[in-house]
Amino acid sequence: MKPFAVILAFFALFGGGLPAAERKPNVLFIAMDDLNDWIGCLGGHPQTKTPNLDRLAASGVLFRNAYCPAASCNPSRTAIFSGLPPHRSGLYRNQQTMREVLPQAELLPRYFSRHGYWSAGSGKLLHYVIDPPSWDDYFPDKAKNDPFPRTFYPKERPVSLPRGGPWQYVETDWAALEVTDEEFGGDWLVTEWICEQLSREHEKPFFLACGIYRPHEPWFVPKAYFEPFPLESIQLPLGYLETDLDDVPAEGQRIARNRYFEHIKKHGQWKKGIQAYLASIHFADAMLGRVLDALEKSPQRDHTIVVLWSDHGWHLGEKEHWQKFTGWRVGTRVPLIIRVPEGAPGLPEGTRAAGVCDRAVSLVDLFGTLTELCGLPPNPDITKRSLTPLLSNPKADWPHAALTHLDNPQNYAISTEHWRYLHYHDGAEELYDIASDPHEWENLASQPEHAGKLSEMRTLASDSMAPRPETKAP
Ligand SMILES: [Ca+2]
Ligand SMILES: [Ca+2]
Repeated sequence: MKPFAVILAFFALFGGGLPAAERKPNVLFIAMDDLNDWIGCLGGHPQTKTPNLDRLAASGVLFRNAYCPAASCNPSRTAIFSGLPPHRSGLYRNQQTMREVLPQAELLPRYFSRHGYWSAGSGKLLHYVIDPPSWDDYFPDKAKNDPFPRTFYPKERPVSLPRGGPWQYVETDWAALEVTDEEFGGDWLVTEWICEQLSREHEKPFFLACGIYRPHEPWFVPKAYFEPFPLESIQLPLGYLETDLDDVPAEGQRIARNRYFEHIKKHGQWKKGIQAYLASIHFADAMLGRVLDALEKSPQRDHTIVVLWSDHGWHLGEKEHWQKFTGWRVGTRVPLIIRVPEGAPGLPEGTRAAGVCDRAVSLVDLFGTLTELCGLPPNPDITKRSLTPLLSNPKADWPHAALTHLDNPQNYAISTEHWRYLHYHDGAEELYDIASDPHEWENLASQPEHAGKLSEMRTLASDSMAPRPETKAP
């Protein structure tokens, strides 16, 4: 046998440059966009259909109190990929440009590459950019710095929701499309490329990130995904209460009443919007299913850590709000599922199937979690916190709170397992006992019997708050 044939045979046998026992685990890092708790295993809406999210959760650990570092795409994703929360990075808003605020930050894929991995991504992972130097490979071509592949859009728009004025985001619209998944493109193409990477041999362990864009607006998906949700059957959100804003401070009311919900109701579109969000989630779940199926068939199946997260939540009328950008639980609580195979350096026993963790955790700790699980040196520039103790024992002690920022640095939310606290820049506060009030209907901040809890929650805020530099529009 010629030398290169020996090498090829070696790769074929071990699936890479090192025997399995010495090879670091792969990471499959899956993002969903604007997905709240409307997934079967979190119970956020009784009609949602997410068999693939549910089967992934059943195979690993489901976090039921996971919170985003920020309640919008750019600061949340930047925090997750850099390991730096907004109060350390200064990136609090969608309108700030990541590389102007953080010119030097080494993001997760580059960190993994520097430690022996092949890093690749597809679809929306950062906020509408790829950040090419962070990746070894990308689909679409990273040189274009545009994370979106071909996607079908209706010619005439808006399709369903009339324009209310210049304040309205152009993509707030919904429709069942007369196309197949392949004709639709978008997430189908993103997941197709991810499946190809999972099915081939790799010389190095991989850090492979899959950015599924739905259920981000516009809620246009192939009509097959609307069919399980006939309009006449649609149920309103469980967390909706007509008088809910009565006990919310003025700044909270200002954030809540952003015109969308009023506009949507005025045009008789509330249930149509709910239907389209459910359909978009169902589509995103089906795209996830393709990736999970490819992993099942992959030679790397038993050597791959899987992490699934969403960047923040989403309101569909709760607290008179439609969209994101709020500190309430509906806007900040996210799906987080982690599955670790046996043999991972940081958790040799792997995760047990059907684990459920109720501790309050933040997605900003995924960086430290993954480096620990994979046996990489901890990144000295970020906190050392890792979720590994909870992956080992979901009921382990967890003294930490999760902090979520809004675009004003002094507007933030703090989550513990049973309590939530909201702080506004003018000093106004909200306090909720989510053990008895999971939808945060009764603000307890002004009730004397909860003064002790209020003081305690205040102490969990960060001691220092990075200022927010303004940058050119991204
Ligand atoms: Ca988002
Ligand atoms: Ca209320």
